[in-house]
Amino acid sequence: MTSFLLPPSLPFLIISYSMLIVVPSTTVAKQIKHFEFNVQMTNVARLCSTKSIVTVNGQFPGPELIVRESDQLIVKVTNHVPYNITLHWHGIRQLRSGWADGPAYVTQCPIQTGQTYVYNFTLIGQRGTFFWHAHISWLRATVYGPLIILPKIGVPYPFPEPYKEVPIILGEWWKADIEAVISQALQTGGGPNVSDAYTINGLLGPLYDCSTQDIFKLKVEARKTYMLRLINAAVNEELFFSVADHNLTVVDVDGVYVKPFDADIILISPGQTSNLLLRTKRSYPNAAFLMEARPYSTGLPGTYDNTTVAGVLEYESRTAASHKALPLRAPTLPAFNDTSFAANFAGKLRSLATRRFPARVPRGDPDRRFFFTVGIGTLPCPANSTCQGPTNDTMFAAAINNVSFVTPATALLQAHYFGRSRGVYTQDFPAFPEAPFDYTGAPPTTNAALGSGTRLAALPFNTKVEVVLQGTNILGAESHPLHLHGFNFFVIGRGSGNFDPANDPASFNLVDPVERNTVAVPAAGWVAIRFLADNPGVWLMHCHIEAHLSWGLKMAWLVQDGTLPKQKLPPPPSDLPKC
Ligand SMILES: *[C@@H]1O[C@H](CO)[C@@H](O)[C@H](O)[C@H]1NC(C)=O
Ligand SMILES: *[C@@H]1O[C@H](CO)[C@@H](O)[C@H](O)[C@H]1NC(C)=O
Ligand SMILES: *[C@@H]1O[C@H](CO)[C@@H](O)[C@H](O)[C@H]1NC(C)=O
Ligand SMILES: *[C@@H]1O[C@H](CO)[C@@H](O)[C@H](O)[C@H]1NC(C)=O
Ligand SMILES: *[C@@H]1O[C@H](CO)[C@@H](O)[C@H](O)[C@H]1NC(C)=O
Ligand SMILES: *[C@@H]1O[C@H](CO)[C@@H](O)[C@H](O)[C@H]1NC(C)=O
Ligand SMILES: *[C@@H]1O[C@H](CO)[C@@H](O)[C@H](O)[C@H]1NC(C)=O
Ligand SMILES: *[C@@H]1O[C@H](CO)[C@@H](O)[C@H](O)[C@H]1NC(C)=O
Ligand SMILES: *[C@@H]1O[C@H](CO)[C@@H](O)[C@H](O)[C@H]1NC(C)=O
Ligand SMILES: [Cu+2]
Repeated sequence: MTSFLLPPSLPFLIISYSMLIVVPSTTVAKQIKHFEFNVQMTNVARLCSTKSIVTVNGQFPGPELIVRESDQLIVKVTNHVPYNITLHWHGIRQLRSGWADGPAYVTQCPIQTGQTYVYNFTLIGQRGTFFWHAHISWLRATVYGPLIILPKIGVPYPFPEPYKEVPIILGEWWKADIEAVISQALQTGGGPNVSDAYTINGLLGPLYDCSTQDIFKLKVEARKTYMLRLINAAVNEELFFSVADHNLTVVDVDGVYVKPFDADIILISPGQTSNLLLRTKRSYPNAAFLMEARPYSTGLPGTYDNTTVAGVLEYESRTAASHKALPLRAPTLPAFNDTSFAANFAGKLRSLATRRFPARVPRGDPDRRFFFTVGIGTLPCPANSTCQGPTNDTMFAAAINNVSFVTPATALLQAHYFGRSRGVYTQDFPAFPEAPFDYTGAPPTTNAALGSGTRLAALPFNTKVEVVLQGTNILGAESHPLHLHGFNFFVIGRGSGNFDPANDPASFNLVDPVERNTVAVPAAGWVAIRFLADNPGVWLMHCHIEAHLSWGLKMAWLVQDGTLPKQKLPPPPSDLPKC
């Protein structure tokens, strides 16, 4: 544990920025909740300069939605910016409401400048910490906010009621224009410029320039339990998170309760959330404690933003000495490339699996098995140009089973629903690699070439699906947080190196595997997941590292209608945008 002092004047400058949730106690069970989201340009000052960013209602981070299990949400989104926009309700199952899911050109055409679209969906059987974010280009860098689903009235948490609940949403900040960063990368074929800072609730904290007005500060009382609702909304980085001198009890990930365990350091991938109980000390200590986040990355130095963001945990003092400059204690975080920490942490997660909160793992033999390779490779540079890929005639790209996803010009779900798939997509996504190789062996640098296409994997309604996601190290082994839309899945196995189909399934956990919507495929390793395809529609599965997503690390499942009326996708809303 290291400890240091800020300049004595600094604590006076710290802005008290509290986002404590007030839990309403007298609402009726099922409600319709209306929200108006105006997407607009807003000037925001960070890192010694002011920049115009895309926001919702002028807020950064965006509005925090606090709703309840079983609520129906009606979010009217109007686009006032010169970019196309869509919003995604990350982790929400969207049972038979795929038209409200949001990924651009998958479930909808974008909401164009001047247009309005109403996202209309009901929260079924879910409670916990979620978030909403833009799902087009890199606009989610600034367009995101917490989505908190409280349990139904009278239904307690499976742990003692916390004194207060606090969202902690981690993000990433660029001095440059975010759309210029990704469009430059896609044009040159090189890696996109890394960010300049990380944020906690939009604020940078004491470790960055010009950020003394900009500190997330959590004031706490002694001997209380606070529930931190941690969300990783960063664009490209998995993050370690820790609070100096305080343990955190992990009670939930991705909106699903887990068997509680204590950790002094949390690892959270982009697209993941976690509820953490923080028990404050018995007395008011004569110190403030930093909470910090910084990346876990196996990339080469320079390929990721290696800065650290900090916020402050400060005990409220009842004495007159409250404005004294308190010494700050800082946490110790693992090395950037600490892959064994990542494996260890992931290995601790187990579903709660009680009678009240059972783990509904699809057991027995799966109906369909898939084996997907996940990783980085190249596509050819356009004719007569020079690119900044690994060689001057290639561009960086990424793929699942050697298919780098090509975004269509119209939305897949509409094409499917109206039977107009010709020329938009095919249904021949490879279930296994077409040319197997040693996925995690010495990099086959001579064959980093990827294929590309808009190929979907079709599943009859209620298919029991098992997918092994195998990381490759064709252009370096990296961890890829894979996010599935439309479903939660169970993480039944994981390991390093190549998956062994003869021996590894014997160790699958079908009893209490963790249930979530985003799982990190380990660097040069694999994970096995299962889900029940009980939600008709077209559902994206993709790496939640935006650079990899932009390079094509995504595919889509086409889940067909079942035979019963309640198993069919309803027709689209009349205001669904057109391409
Ligand atoms: C929301 O969708 C439901 C059907 O699921 C429909 O009855 C209702 O009219 C819709 N509301 C709005 C405001 O679009
Ligand atoms: C990316 O970084 C390079 C090198 O620092 C710089 O020249 C370029 O302008 C940056 N691109 C953007 C879009 O900021
Ligand atoms: C955190 O938990 C570990 C293991 O349970 C324990 O050894 C350590 O003392 C705890 N630290 C604090 C600050 O409570
Ligand atoms: C971050 O990376 C830069 C450039 O690669 C390097 O100079 C710096 O020492 C690194 N900082 C840390 C904290 O590792
Ligand atoms: C992590 O990085 C350090 C320094 O960059 C290197 O010495 C070490 O071998 C790396 N560890 C792993 C597990 O890759
Ligand atoms: C590439 O350059 C060659 C020779 O200069 C020219 O004949 C060809 O048309 C160019 N191709 C494209 C796609 O511009
Ligand atoms: C591309 O790289 C090759 C070999 O490294 C080199 O011979 C060639 O001149 C380069 N082309 C350009 C346009 O830079
Ligand atoms: C991937 O597809 C490309 C283009 O079709 C091909 O050249 C390459 O050999 C394939 N790689 C693998 C591992 O199948
Ligand atoms: C917005 O989306 C429409 C429909 O796909 C497309 O035609 C248009 O070029 C896009 N506009 C911008 C600014 O990207
Ligand atoms: Cu990735």
